[in-house]
Amino acid sequence: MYETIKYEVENNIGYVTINRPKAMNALNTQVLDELHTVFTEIESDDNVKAVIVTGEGKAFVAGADIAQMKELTAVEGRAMMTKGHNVMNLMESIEKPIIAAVNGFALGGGCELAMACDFRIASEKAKFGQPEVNLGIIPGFGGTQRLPRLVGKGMGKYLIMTADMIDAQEAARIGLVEKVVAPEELMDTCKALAEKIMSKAPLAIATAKTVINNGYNLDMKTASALEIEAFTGPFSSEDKIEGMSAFLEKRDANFQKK
Ligand code: CO8
Repeated sequence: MYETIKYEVENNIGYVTINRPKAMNALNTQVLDELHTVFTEIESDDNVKAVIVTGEGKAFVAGADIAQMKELTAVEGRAMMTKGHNVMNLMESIEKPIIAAVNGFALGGGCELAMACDFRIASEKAKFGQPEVNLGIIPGFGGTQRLPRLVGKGMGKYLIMTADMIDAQEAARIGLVEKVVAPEELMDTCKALAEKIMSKAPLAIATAKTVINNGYNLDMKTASALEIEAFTGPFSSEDKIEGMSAFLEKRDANFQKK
């Protein structure tokens, strides 16, 4: 069904692999369309409780497809850009944890794809950057906005305006990635993270992701109101009774998403 990505579900984890290794997994419009389709599928599939996004071969994603972009008019470029934004916004709105397993180059649109995930776990071989200004453009899948929000305005400008490529350790130092691991440990580390989060109360996890994402760009007072509004959902759930009973009875909780 998919030609430019691979998708499989195992033990409630959806694995999305960008699969154009000969082009360093560059995002062309077909990849963007297929990503939109797969994340729409993931959103409504109750069997999928967490997602891991990675790249086939030596790149995570080396950016939007330069060969395709070179031929696009400004109007077509804007349409492609909008596709990218729609995918990344969809990923942020899905109430399930999405982990980027950054196996190699995460450049331009690849760095932006990783930033649209909830967490970035990087292999020691990973490299990050926003090299768009080398090509005469600016980041176009949310990078000018998500990067400064993750690493601060100064460092965001530094990376975007120098086009410098940084290694995984430097990415961790500036807060662009949460963890750096040996290449052979990457997928197991991401799987363990997904399983840890899946063991918690699902409604609480879904609500936490939504409230954090929706509140992040608001002023504190408005953002606090979001938390107050959202709190009642998990607090009135059966899983709240289960979680608190399990604590008091000194046993593991058995959450049901109720
Ligand atoms: N697009 C298209 N093809 C690519 C891309 C890309 N982004 N990256 C690599 N490739 C291709 C190469 O052209 C090459 O193809 P071929 O074998 O046919 O010559 C193949 O992949 C292998 O690449 P290299 O030979 O260059 O491999 P190296 O190991 O020497 O280098 C790098 C790997 C460092 C990743 C290098 O390929 C590179 O610098 N790639 C480009 C990185 C880049 O500039 N990315 C930013 C793109 S712009 C962007 O992402 C904007 C997002 C918003 C778009 C909005 C829509 C309009």
